[in-house]
Formats: sequence, structure tokens, C-alpha cells
Amino acid sequence: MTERVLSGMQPSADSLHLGNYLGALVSWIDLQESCDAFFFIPDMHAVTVAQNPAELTERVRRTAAQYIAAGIDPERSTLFVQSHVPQHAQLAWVMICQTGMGEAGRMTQFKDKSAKSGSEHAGVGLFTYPMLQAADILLYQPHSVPVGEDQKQHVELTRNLAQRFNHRYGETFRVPELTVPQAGARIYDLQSPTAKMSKSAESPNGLLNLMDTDKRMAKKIRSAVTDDGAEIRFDREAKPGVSNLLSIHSALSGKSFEQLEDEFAGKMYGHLKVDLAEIVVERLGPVRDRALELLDDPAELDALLARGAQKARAAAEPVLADVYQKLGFLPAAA
Ligand code: ATP
Ligand code: LTN
Repeated sequence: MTERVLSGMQPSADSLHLGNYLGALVSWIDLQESCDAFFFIPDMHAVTVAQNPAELTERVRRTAAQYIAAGIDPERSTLFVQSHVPQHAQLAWVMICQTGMGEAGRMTQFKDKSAKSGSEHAGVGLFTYPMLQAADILLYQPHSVPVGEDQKQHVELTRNLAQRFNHRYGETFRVPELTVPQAGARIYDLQSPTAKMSKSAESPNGLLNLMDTDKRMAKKIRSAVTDDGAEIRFDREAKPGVSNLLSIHSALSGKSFEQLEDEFAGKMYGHLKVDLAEIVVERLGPVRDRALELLDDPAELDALLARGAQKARAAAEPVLADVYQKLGFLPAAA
């Protein structure tokens, strides 16, 4: 049987960044070769914090366009938008009712995000975010969920909820494995290379965006913070800046750190930056151009997402029906 996998990235910015690309997208593209892959855009998760409606609409399209431009094939994978499949919200309610207050309160992402807005002001949606995520996953009975390190706790909760439901109501859900993709190189901010590259970074200069112009990408790499000393060597502790540039190079060029250290022996940081800028532009430039092309025809993009949603609903419907039946909900008469 072909393994099923499922994953998603929030549409919380106009562009994905190099960390999203190398840490998530590249491994998704690999997975779609061998797996029955479901990739979606969790727009309902995005509204757990205030969003500008027009901007959200646009960001969902932009995220979809970037997935496809990077190599997600909507014929091969099921690509859809979360809010197009009502079963997510329906199963989320059931998951909320299986979760303990204490258990939900221990989620570190909730603690971090609610601390930012002051816990009195944090929306309840932030609290129930992980239960919606559990629903996203369990609706499709995936064998595994490839996500970054930071999502481990949510997948762990999903496993617990699946086991709990199965125990209470009888075998219903597949308990999914968590997989942190190997290719998932952790990419750091170009300006503060000890912090991970993140959409919510303080300065946009440390963020290498997929949708940046060639010129802007090259400029950001040229002005990346480097370290004391002149030697080009991978050493995360002593040389976080140079090590980050080497990680990006290695992930894109396929060369090992040893090969790169040899290649750049006796050369200056500037050489590494020039070479890296070329590689980045060569790889990401066409992705951006393809994404822009797709965005030129929003009706076609929307139609493609509608077909994805149809496939997703067909997979989700019987699972939700089974859950409702197990819970004892009175079936609506035909
Ligand atoms: P935010 O800053 O809003 O938290 P983010 O930029 O960290 O967002 P997410 O939407 O949380 O990105 O993550 C989407 C995917 O990209 C996840 O699988 C995550 O692990 C991966 N990812 C995000 N940032 C990096 C990074 N710097 N290096 C590698 N992978 C990353
Ligand atoms: N919380 C995730 C996005 C997300 C997700 C999911 C990932 C929502 N639902 C289901 C995998 C499976 C994030 O912030 N990266």
C-alpha cells in the first residue's frame, strides 16, 4: 500500500522564505514521488491571530502558487485549502471535546504566542489551534506527518487524541508517525544567524524570500552577517554566520561541507557570498517567476484548488461519518 502523508504551512506572509523552502517544501516534493501526498493551506489556523481579509485571500493564493512553482504537482498530490473542506472544523470540535484543559495549556506554541499578546487578550482560537491541527491530520488517516521540529508537540498531541478516541469509541483513527524530514536543514536568519529564519523576524533583511527579486536576494546574501576570522569552515558554535551560508550552499548545491571547505580554502567570505548568491538566484529565480505566472491567472489557480478540495472532501467525508456514528450522533434522515 502506498503510504499517505499530509502537511501544511500557514499562509501568514506574502512569501515563503528559504527556511520554509529547504526545511519543508523540498522534502514534500520528494515525498510526492513515492507517497499519496496531501498538502494543504491552513487558512483557518491563520485566523487564530488577526488578519486583514483582503490580504489573507491574496496570501492563500500566493502560498498555493509557491507550492506549485516549487514543484508540488496538483495532479499527483492533493493540494487544497483548509476552509474549503468543512470536515476540518467539524472534526476539530470533536477533538476539542477529547482534550484536557491541562493538556492544551502545556502546548509551548500556545504559551509563546499568548504571552506575546498578554494571556488575557490571547484569543481562544490560539488555545484550540492544536486540536484543529489534530483534526487536519486525523481526517485523512495519514501514515506520517512531515513537519519541522517546532511542530513535534502538536503531532504528539494528535497521536494521543487518536489513541484516546480509539480506546473510548473503538478503532477509528490511524495513529500517525511524526517524521522530521532529513533534508530539513535548519536555516538561520542572515542578520542574526543564531535565530532561525522566520516570517516573524525583526528585520526583513535577514529573511531570504522566495518571491524576492534576483537583485534583492543577492543583496541580502552579500550583506549577511559573517564571523570573526577569515577562514571558511563549518562550525555552528564559533562561526554561526559562515556555517549558515555553508548549510544553504550545501542544501542547494548538494556538496558536502568538506567539499565546500576545500573549494573555498584560502578564499575570503566575499567569494563564498558571490558564489552562494549565484546558486540561490539560479534555483529560486525560476520558482518566483513561475509563481508570478500562476498568480497572473487567479481563476485557473482557484479552479485547481477547487479540484483539490473535491478530492480532499472525498477522503474526509467517510472518516467524519464514522466518527459521528461512533459518537452516537443521530443520523440526519435522508
Ligand atoms: P512563523 O515565523 O510565522 O512562526 P515560520 O516562518 O517559522 O513562521 P511556519 O509556517 O511555522 O514558518 O513553518 C512552515 C514549515 O517550514 C515548517 O515545517 C517548519 O518547520 C519549516 N521552517 C520554518 N522555518 C524554518 C527554518 N528557519 N529552517 C528550516 N525549516 C523551517
Ligand atoms: N501548525 C503548522 C501548520 C499546520 C499543519 C497542520 C502541519 C496546521 N495543520 C497539519 C501539519 C499537519 C505550522 O505552523 N507549520
